[in-house]
Amino acid sequence: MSLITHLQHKQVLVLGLGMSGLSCVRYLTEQGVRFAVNDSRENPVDSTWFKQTYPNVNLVIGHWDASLIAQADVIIVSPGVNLNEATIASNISENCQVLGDVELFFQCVNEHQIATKVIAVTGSNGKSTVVSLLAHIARELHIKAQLAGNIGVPVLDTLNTLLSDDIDCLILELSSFQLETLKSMRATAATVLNISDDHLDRHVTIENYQAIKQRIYHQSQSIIFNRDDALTYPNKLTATQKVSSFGSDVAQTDEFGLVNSAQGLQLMFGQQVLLPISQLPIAGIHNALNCLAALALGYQLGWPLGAMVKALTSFKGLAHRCEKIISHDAITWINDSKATNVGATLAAIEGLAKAKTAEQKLILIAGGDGKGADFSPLKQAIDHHIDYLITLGKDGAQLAALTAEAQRVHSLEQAVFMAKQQASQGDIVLLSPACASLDMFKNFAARGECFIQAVHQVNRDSVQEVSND
Ligand code: UMA
Ligand code: ADP
Repeated sequence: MSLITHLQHKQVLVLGLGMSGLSCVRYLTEQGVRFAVNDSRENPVDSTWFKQTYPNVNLVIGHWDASLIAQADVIIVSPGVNLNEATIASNISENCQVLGDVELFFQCVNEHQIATKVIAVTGSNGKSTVVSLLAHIARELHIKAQLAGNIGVPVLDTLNTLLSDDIDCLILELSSFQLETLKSMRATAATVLNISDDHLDRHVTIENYQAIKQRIYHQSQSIIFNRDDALTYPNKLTATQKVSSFGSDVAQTDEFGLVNSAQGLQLMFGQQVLLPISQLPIAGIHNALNCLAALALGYQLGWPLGAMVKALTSFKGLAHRCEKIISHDAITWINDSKATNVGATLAAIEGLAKAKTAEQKLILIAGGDGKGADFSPLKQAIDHHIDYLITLGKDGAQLAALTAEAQRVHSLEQAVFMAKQQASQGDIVLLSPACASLDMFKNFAARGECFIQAVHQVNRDSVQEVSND
């Protein structure tokens, strides 16, 4: 029986009505499947619009509906929905099939025998950078690629394009939430970029989080791991799987690495030197590793290495990731709002500390919702490299406790004001929260925009002060 015929004979429930839930609604409606939708939020969408557009769909919002959950034969769950939530966990029936939108997508892909090659990327940090880099490389190489997944494009929304267009490659960013319910992907190449504490409020232990991340390897022909990070080493392999790696050490045959030379650090493949990292437009060792990961993935698809390396030099990087803000006060303001976990903030502090002079002060603004993470790995970096720490948000106090002299504030605007008072010409102010933004903002982008506006405001205020003097 085809997947759709199967679903047409079942009680189907879509849990969650964000981007992923809506893509499921569109897909199931198009296929003539009847279903209900449940979201615990009061206003996940404009319900008048929803009821007009989908008059036959039973929409329940504002709470988890125990009876809808109990009656369902198939639940399509959004990545942000925690299946361990009491009302959900205690009501799902024993034979209910639970799958995410990405699993549903791959069941369709397999059934339609869509032959598009898939590159799949996960990791605690660098996913969006690496998939965007791959999409940029593909464009430069005139390869038709489609970007989707956690980057913000629900996979089901790409299905019609894959069915009708001649797409060569699907580049997928996958979160641990999406991998948790995924088992039918058949990727050509996949990587776990790195693993550090993240989303432990949901995954509970780092071992469980690691096991979920490693599911990506079980569904790929080629595996690329990070030699610098033992948690990314594949825990089991089949005889037919190919394995390669990247890392900051010297590469062996068929591996990607870094080598120190007269021109500084260089990217390398086996014995072949590829490019000085000074020619990469995105800064920091962590970004050099991201470039190596992208090269390793593209290489598994047969993309020409020379052309890929050339393409790296024209990649511009993404907003809110160690992004310099244009200001006129001779202070370097850096927006790293996307640093939503400890690993990302560590990479930013260490990367900037390496690049600055001893005279330049480094001021850090951090805090937000720590998602249950242990902040102690930041202590050493803060002690060694941070001259002044300003904390805010739900877990700001925990971060402040890492050092004797932290300043706690109530808003990001206040944090920027305090930083401006502490900073002299040439100093660096870094927003790298090590926390999610959701306790104070809609998302990390809104937090980054708020930071940029606050920096512009203190710049304007200081110009005004000078002209009033
Ligand atoms: N929520 C409820 N009740 C519900 C449904 C959701 O409270 O009934 C909450 C969730 O806990 C979450 C938020 O609503 O805080 C959004 O959840 P969602 O699953 O509805 O999110 P979508 O809009 O469908 O977006 C999801 C991904 N979001 C999450 O995994 C939280 C998006 O990644 C992704 O781009 C999109 O699918 C398309 O694939 C965003 C993200 O923050 C960027 N991802 C996390 C990360 O990168 O750290 C994993
Ligand atoms: P993700 O999509 O995994 O969240 P992003 O590319 O959006 O990753 O970057 C998120 C944060 O992680 C940013 O603060 C960025 O500076 C930092 N970052 C990027 N690549 C790495 C890496 N390889 N290791 C550690 N931190 C990184």
